[in-house]
Amino acid sequence: MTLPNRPKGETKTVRDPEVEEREVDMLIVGGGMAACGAAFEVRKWMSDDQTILIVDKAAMERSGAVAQGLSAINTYIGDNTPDDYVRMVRNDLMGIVREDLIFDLGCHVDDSVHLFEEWGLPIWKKTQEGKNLDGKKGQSMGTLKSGAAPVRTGKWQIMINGESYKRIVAEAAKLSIGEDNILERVFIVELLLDADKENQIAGAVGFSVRENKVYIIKCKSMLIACGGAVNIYQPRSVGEGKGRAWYPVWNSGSTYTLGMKVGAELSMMENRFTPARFKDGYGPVGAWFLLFKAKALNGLGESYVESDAAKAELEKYAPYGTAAITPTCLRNHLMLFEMQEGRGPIIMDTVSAMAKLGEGLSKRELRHIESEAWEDFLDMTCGQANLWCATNTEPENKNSEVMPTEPYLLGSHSGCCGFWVSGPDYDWVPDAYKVKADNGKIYNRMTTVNGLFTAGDGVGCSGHKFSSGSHTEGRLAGKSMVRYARDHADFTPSINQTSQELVDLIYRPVRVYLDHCEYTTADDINPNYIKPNGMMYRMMKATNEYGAGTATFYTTNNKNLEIVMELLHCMREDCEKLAAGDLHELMRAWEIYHRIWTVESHLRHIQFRKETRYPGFYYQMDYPNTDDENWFCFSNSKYDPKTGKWDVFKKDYIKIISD
Ligand code: SFD
Ligand code: AMP
Repeated sequence: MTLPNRPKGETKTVRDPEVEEREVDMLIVGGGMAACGAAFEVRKWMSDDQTILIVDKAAMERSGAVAQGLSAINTYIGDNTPDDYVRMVRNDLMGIVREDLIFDLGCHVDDSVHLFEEWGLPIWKKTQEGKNLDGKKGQSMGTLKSGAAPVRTGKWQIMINGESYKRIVAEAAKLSIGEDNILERVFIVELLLDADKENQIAGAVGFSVRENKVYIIKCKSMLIACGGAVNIYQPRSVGEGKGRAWYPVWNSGSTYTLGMKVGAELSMMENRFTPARFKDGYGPVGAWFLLFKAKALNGLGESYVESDAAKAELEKYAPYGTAAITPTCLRNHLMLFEMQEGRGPIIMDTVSAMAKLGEGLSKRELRHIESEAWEDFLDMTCGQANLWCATNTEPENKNSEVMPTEPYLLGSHSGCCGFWVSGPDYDWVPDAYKVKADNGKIYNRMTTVNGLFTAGDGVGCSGHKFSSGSHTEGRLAGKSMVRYARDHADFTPSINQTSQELVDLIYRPVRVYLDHCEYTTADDINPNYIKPNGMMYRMMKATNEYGAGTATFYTTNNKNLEIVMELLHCMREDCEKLAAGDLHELMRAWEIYHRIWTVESHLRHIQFRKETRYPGFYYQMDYPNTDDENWFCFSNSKYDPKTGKWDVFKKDYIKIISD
């Protein structure tokens, strides 16, 4: 979809928007990797009389985490086995994972990667002489499916020329279901339960961010795949740099808020991902560690991970800490340990790595390696390449700092928060991991709300899916969604709320604004309302200072958690006074609302888990160690939409794959 020719500035809101009502069999909310996978798969399984709609708050070609592109696909099984994939994920996430979900994904993920290549994504290839060929040269070696070897960075990761990755994946999704079945630039605010059937999804309501219009969409089954939660903590970047974060700034926790508000059970929401990234530009470190074999040094120039002090730290977290590959949270823990012992900052030794790689190479080959280093960022985090230019940093001549960033919530990268969903209906999957629908059947990736599915960042207890795995999981969920809609062909969704009530809800911030904006001369200062920007600062200050943000080196404790929970409760109440003068601000208003609910559930889980399961991601200082005896289990929570009460409880971990 091309951008309409719009006048400068945002579209002003009006008191009474147009209303469009739709009804489909299957509704996909979100247009990212998981949603694109679902759309592609749904088309394969749906019958001619079934209908589908996909709704994305942005334009699918450049929406979500892969908007800027990526330079690696981090999950490709290849010659490895799904069992081994489970072992890797289990170790990285400190033992407590859903092995059924991970194994299932591992069995199918390569098929998505093969499709990406078929659709035009250039994947680097290894020649028989061990040389790396990228771009067209790589493509001329044949496809992975036909037996060509990828360039492995680590055991699971392969290199790609991925600037246009999302465009390629979105194009395939769009061609599958057709432009008429896609709504772009429509932000979904709330999900709707069925008026007659208990615990049954029946629809969603949202608004266009381009015209004054509310959409009310009824459906038989739905996938929510709105990615993770970004900017729920004060980011390290400030001022004009605030628009920059590692994960996509547009993903505001909608997945979690939408689902939890209709009573879907969450799991492991205490988990977060605090990534170590190139400082200020947020450039990912994987290619530098794995492909370029760079070392991280402390401020004294020592390779601190090899020190006795680091080994002693890791021993404390055996068997994970002492495994061949140190879990991501513990790699952070070692960085934080060095910094707190006064041996910071942490430096990525790009200079030595490039010099080593260049040994024995011709000038031309050396130039190629240097351009690969730039391309790694130009393909997925171009702000980091800009920062290198702005600071005269040539990685072969000048090292860069690496720093743990602010925390993110996600279930697809090196984190595992999200919904408790059904595993696949195989006999080896424990009953406790299967969610039975109203008809007694099992639908893979269905949440505890009938007909409501999720994938990618939405599925909890199973990280390390990355882009390819999220697409795959969307496909698995999509296939189930079609089956659910078919099995419930005679179900007609009906909702309790009238169209007017829904419009009144969605446009409340607009009316608050219009009712009071004349009262003051400064648009964003008014005793009768708060603008989303002001609410954002309020939330970030609270989570940063009390909720284990960067301000306290990721630490919190019982008392701090008590305080932040009260603050968040007040903020939720004050959201009634959010004001939006234009459509962009209306989106900001609902984004901050989603963020507050999401981060509150994160902190509620941290409050519940009386141990520190992920040192390096966060520390509960009243319980600073892991406590396997009492806490080797999932922690789940459920919000009851009828009573407005929360329940947080333990769920057993069941081991399926041997060590
Ligand atoms: O370098 C609403 N990721 C990496 N994956 C890899 O395979 N390799 C890498 O190299 C990776 N790295 C990386 C990655 C991400 C980022 C940002 C960087 C680097 C800089 C991770 C993957 O990208 C990630 O795992 C998947 O994309 C997750 O997929 P999914 O579908 O769960 O989320 P999404 O793609 O972000 O899509 C979300 C969609 O929802 C929309 N949306 N729509 C309607 N209403 C609402 N209320 C909505 N809220 C959100 C969005 O617009 C979007 O379409 S590296 O770090 O390791
Ligand atoms: P990142 O760029 O940090 O997102 O990492 C990309 C991929 O490389 C992920 O699969 C990480 O788990 C992996 N990775 C990053 N750094 C390391 C490291 N030092 N050791 C092992 N794996 C790593």
